[in-house]
Amino acid sequence: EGRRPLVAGNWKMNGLRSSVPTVEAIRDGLPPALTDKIDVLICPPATLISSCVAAVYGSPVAIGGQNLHARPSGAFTGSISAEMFADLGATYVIVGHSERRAYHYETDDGVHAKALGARRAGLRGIICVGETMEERQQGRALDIVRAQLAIGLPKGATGDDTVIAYEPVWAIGSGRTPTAKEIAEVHASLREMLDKLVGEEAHKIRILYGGSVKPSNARELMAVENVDGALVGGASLVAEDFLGICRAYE
Ligand code: G2H
Repeated sequence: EGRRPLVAGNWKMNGLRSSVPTVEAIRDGLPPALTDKIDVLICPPATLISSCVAAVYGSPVAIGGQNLHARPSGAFTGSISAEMFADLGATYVIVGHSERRAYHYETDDGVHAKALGARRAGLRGIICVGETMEERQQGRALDIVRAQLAIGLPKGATGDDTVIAYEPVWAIGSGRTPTAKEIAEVHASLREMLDKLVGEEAHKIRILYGGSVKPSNARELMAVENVDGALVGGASLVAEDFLGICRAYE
């Protein structure tokens, strides 16, 4: 459908200055024939954004944040704004990851405000949605992710400022992944919802799959209809593994 795949790494709360060589290895391990076809992004902890931006300078690898405060500045001790990430050279930011929702009580309205913040500063927001195992077992998976999208997505979202990531909570860091059929069902439903919410522009917005993506399953997962790339946690911490996932698009 002409959407350019995005393979994104989310380092979560992992990485010290000694981890910057991992980004360099990813940079050096991507053949131009591959980066002609896909976008590649690493989201290190905020403490490493500057050094990672310097490490990928002049290469096709982008650097992003993992979370942001919705406001541009102010008395919000410990928080980081979209403007601050942009100031460092980050170009993306993850919004509403399930770990933020679970451990930091982020709501869909909060996700919406943060996505607006990202857009205000010119960052691309990666809006995460996903159901828990309980919700899936109750047959509510589609209702949950559609509602998360409907509330979280800013009006007038475009393919240039917004990416969606479907991450079933039960697949995150668990080694379990949904079947290709289950993923296809959710992605089709999200795409239909996107059509309703943003109309014309919807077909340009990428929908990534996230949750236990590894080199061994990447090819199969990335081949699922309407899957426009991956949001990779654990496997993005090791350059060879992350590169192996990118090679699913070779
Ligand atoms: C989902 C994913 C990356 P992992 O959180 O965002 O993590 O690949 O470790 O399941």
